[in-house]
This record gives sequence, C-alpha cells and structure tokens, in this order.
Amino acid sequence: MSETPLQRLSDQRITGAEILLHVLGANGVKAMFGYPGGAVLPIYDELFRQSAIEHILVRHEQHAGHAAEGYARASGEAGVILVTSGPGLTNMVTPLQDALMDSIPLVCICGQVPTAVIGTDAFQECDAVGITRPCTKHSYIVTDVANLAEIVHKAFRVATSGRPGPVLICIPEDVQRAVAEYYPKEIIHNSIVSNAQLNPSAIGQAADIIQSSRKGVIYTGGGVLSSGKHAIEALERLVEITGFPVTSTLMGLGAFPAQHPSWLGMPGLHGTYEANMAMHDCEVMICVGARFDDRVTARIDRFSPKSKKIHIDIDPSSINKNVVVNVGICGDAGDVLDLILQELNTRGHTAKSRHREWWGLIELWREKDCLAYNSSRSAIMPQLAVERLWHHVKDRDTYITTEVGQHQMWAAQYCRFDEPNRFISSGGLGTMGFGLPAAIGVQMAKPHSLVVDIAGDASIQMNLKELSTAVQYKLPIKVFILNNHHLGMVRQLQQHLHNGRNSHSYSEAIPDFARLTEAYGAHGIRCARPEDLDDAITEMLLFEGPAVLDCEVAAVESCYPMIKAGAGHNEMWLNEDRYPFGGERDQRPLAVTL
Ligand SMILES: Cc1cc2nc3c(=O)[nH]c(=O)nc-3n(C[C@H](O)[C@H](O)[C@H](O)COP(=O)(O)OP(=O)(O)OC[C@H]3O[C@@H](n4cnc5c(N)ncnc54)[C@H](O)[C@@H]3O)c2cc1C
Ligand SMILES: Cc1ncc(C[n+]2csc(CCOP(=O)(O)OP(=O)(O)O)c2C)c(N)n1
Repeated sequence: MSETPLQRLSDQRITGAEILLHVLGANGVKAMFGYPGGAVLPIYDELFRQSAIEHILVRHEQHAGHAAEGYARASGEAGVILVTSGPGLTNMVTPLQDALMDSIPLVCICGQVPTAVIGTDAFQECDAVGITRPCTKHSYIVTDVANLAEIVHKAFRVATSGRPGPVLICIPEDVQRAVAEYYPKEIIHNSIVSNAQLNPSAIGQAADIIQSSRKGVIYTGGGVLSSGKHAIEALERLVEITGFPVTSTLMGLGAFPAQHPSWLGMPGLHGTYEANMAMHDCEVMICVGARFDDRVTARIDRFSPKSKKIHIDIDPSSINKNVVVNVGICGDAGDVLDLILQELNTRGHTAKSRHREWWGLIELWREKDCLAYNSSRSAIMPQLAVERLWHHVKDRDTYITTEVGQHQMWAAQYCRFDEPNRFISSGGLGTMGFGLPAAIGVQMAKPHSLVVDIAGDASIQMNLKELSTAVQYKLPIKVFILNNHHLGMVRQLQQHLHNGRNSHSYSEAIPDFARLTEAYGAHGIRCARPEDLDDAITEMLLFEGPAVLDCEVAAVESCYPMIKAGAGHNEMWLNEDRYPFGGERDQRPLAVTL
C-alpha cells in the first residue's frame, strides 16, 4: 500500500517535493491536472509514492489549465496544475490569462532549471515569473526550500481571497530535491475586511438611490457566484424588497433562477431585448459583482443614460473603471447586500406590488419574443439543437461547459439555469478550446453529475485530443458539437461588418468527428436531420462512457439578438428572419452558402 508523505515524516527533514505535497494536502487538494517533464521529475516521483492526491495526465498543458478552471468553478476550491519548465510553462499562459479575466482561483506549480544555472539559457529555461506576471495575481519563485511551505500556503490564500484569480509558483529542480525541516502548521487565512462596514454612509446613499425610483434593474455577474450561497440568498431578498427585475451576465448565469418571473435573461451583445432595454431605460441600476464589460455596455457613452448607479464589487479597481457610478461599495457581494437589506428594512421600504408602468414596459419588450427563430427549415437549427439538449438534461444534475463562438451564445440563451455554477464558459478571454478540458475538470469535481460540453466544429478541433484523457480516467463527459462547417461567430461578424466577405472562416475539410471519437475509444454519433435529433441526444446521454454527438446544423445561421457594431445597447438586430429593431433589414448576400 502506498504511504502518504505525512507517514514518512520521521526526522522532520524532508525534500522540497515532499513539502509541496504536504502543503497541497493541508490546503485540501484532492486532484491536480498536469504534464511532466525534466524540471518537475522530483515532484512526479513524490506523486508516484502517494495516493492522497489524484493526478490527471492531460494531453497538452493548456488543457491542464482549463481542466483546473472547470474543477475550480464546479467545486468552489482552487484548481491546481503541475507543469514543467520552458514549454510546459509557456503553454500555460492562455489558461492563466483566462482565469485572471474570469476570476477563477488557480495555483499553478511549474518546474524551473536549477538555481545555479538560472539566466544561462539552460535547456528549457524561460523567465516564468516575468512571462506570467501580467497574467496572474502573483508569481512566486522559490529559491530556498526553507521558504517553500510558506509560499505555497500564501499562494492558496492569494488565489482564493478577494477577487479570485491565478497564482504561479515556480520551483527550481534543485529546490525540489533540497531538504528542510517541515512542521505542519495550522493555516490561518485572513478574512477580508469589507469596506462597506467601514463606510456606513455608502450604504445609506445606496438605500437613498434605491428608494428614489421604482424603475430599477439589478445587474448581476460572476462576483455573485464567487461570493456564494450567502450572496445568492441576499439577491433573492433584494429582488423581493425592491420589486426590480434581474439580469445576469454570461459569467453570472444561474445566480438568479431563470424560471423566476423577475429574470430578464442575459444582457449585452447577444443578450435579450428586454434585458438590454431595461438596462437602458432604468432610473436605478444596482450592479452586483459585475464589471461593466464592453460586451454588456456596448457604446459606453450611450450606456444606461438615465440611471443612478450603485456598484458592489470586491475589487476596488473595478469600481469606476469603465462606468462612473454614483455609489461604489467595495466588499463581498453577500456582506454588502446584507447591509443594504438591513438599511432598507430599517427604513420600512417595501415593494409589495411591482411598479405598474415599469413592468408594463418590460412585458411589452418581452412580447418581441427576441429568441424566436425559424424552425421550419429542413436543416437542424442550432437553436433547436440546444433547446432539445436542454429539454433532455434540465431535470438532471447537469453541468454545461462550452467552447467559444455562436454555440456558446446559443447555450447561454437557450439553456435556462436555475442554479449557480452550472454554466462554465470562457467569458473575458473567450478562449476557443476551453470547453472539453473544462468538462474533464468539472467531471473530476462532480463524478456523479452529467457534464456536457457544447462545442463548435472549429473549437473542438483545438482540444479533441483530450478525449484520450476522458477515456483513460473513465470520465463519462459528453460533447455536443454544433457543426456548421464555419468559424461561425467570425462568419457572422464578417456578414455584418465586412459585407459578407467570409475571409477564411469556412472549413473545407471537416473530419468525421464520430469516427475520430471511436478512434479515441469513446462513442461517436452523427446526426443531420431534425427528426433524428432527439434519438441521437438520447443515445449520447445513455452511453455510459465519454461520447460525442456531431450534430450537423444550418451552416450560415446567425446568433440574435445582436447589438449593432458601434451602437448603444438599445440598438439591436433581432433574428434575420424578422425585422431588426430600429434599423434596416440586413439583406446583404452571404458569400458562402452550403
Ligand atoms: C463571443 C462572446 C460573446 C459574449 N457576449 C456576451 C453577452 O452578450 N453578454 C454578457 O453578459 N457577456 C458576454 N460575453 C462575456 C463577456 O466578455 C464578459 O466575460 C462578461 O460579460 C463579464 O461578466 P461579469 O461582468 O459578470 O464579470 P466577471 O468577469 O465574472 O467579473 C466578476 C466581477 O465581480 C467581482 N467579484 C468577484 N468576487 C466578488 C465577491 N465575492 N463579491 C463582490 N464582487 C466580486 C470581480 O472583482 C469582478 O469585477 C461574451 C463573451 C464571448 C467570448
Ligand atoms: C483561441 C482563439 N482563437 C480565435 C478566436 C476568435 N474566434 C472567436 S469565435 C471563433 C469561431 C468559433 O467557431 P466554432 O468553434 O466552430 O463555433 P461557432 O461560432 O461556429 O459556433 C473564432 C475563430 C478565439 N476566440 N479563440
């Protein structure tokens, strides 16, 4: 039977590699994703001698990062990665930046050449700290094994506290082998002191603004999910007490139940008509854990011109960054909402009935039925494909990950999440190739749940090799490819912005995904007719191991609503089969038709 590193603690002098595994264990790490190489062999040797931490060998370091992101989002714990020096580390740059933009806690451990040769262009040397400094919350290099334990503890604290994000620990190979004394310590993670408590007048000002008009909107984002259950419950109470509708960004989907009558759908570029119109016309906006991203605000000088704005964010640098607000409150979303609710209760504020004029407008906007699409075509419409998938999985314990493109937007629009952290997608960086490794990470965190990656045919070609990982570790993830033979989102932009000149956005040679899947040892299915769709989805879901459904969809369908380029967020095109709002119907020819 393999022993844990703790069992080998006899004289308390152990190697850096052993110390690392102790401290990972002390921080609750049960799984890590990685790829070995010369500069991390002492750590891999220690991993071989223990069984407390499961290591998942991915097929590319970038995917170790995305798998760790999926794991972190689904488990609420930091995702951990182990890669070698040089190319192992440089392959990690994309997921580190992805996690930085989407506020995902990661601890990435990378090897480094021995300290004596750092700076000599040694084999597989790169300036890991320099390269990752702009794409992490912090990058450490450990030059003395005596400091290793402390640094690893700190890395977990930095990654998970405040605005969560990625942290790098670079450990030279000689430091992994060097010995030092190690005594397990109790970990004390300092709690964050909320500025809200220090500044009660901001809470009073927020309450004044909330009471100043009943035409309000609550704009929520990923920060509500980071804050957790506490914030989610407080949000529900805020909706009750204000009578305001709620909209959730792509990163915040599930913070508020999509089935709730007060939910308006997602705002922004591909958000609903009613969410964007309400954001534009409201007189009070309460932004909770969202960062006024340009996909949401569209043209900033036309963003929500009439509203007084309250912004609650744990990161002071987010406040007044893109949009200047009337009241900025820095603190954890749950804590600040509690204080605002207390203040409103003290003032006896109630909104027992919804404001008739405001909700009348919202109902009118809803009547546009902005997500309607033409389902009469003989091809499978991508929207229908997502709707049918959702129909089959909505009552199960399901997690959806996505790649990046139109399919990602259709997933956000047609899957209706009632619970937090069920939708896991790359928002800020928009990284094609995210979804399949993220699904692997989610399945590791939630072994008994159903995990489906909704993919495009171009994105999936960036990461399909990870099917091999899913097969090796018996992870029964499902991949649902909306195959339109295009880099669909790029084609859509070219249709709108470049007069239909589809420059290099058509993939002539698409592989047979079902056969490729079989070659990896998973189950491949293909479907091209609407009448076969339900059976194909059922077959994919019933298969016990990893399975891929290659679903041939209409080739040149665009994703609507869509805010017009360079326009305000109230100027949207609706489905091209219908009349666009406030503008001419787009009848420009498509350069490619299949
Ligand atoms: C092709 C494509 C199209 C897109 N279209 C859209 C679209 O139409 N609509 C849309 O919404 N997005 C869209 N996105 C995503 C978009 O790019 C952004 O990623 C997203 O809008 C940002 O979401 P967010 O504001 O919730 O911020 P996040 O990136 O989730 O940031 C969270 C904010 O909350 C704060 N925070 C963190 N923890 C806490 C806490 N405990 N308490 C309080 N605050 C906290 C953070 O400091 C940060 O400011 C699209 C992305 C792609 C790739
Ligand atoms: C790594 C990376 N490269 C390029 C892009 C730009 N990009 C955004 S969407 C897209 C096309 C995606 O095509 P596909 O995966 O087939 O999805 P679809 O849009 O067709 O649903 C591209 C190239 C990106 N987001 N990420």
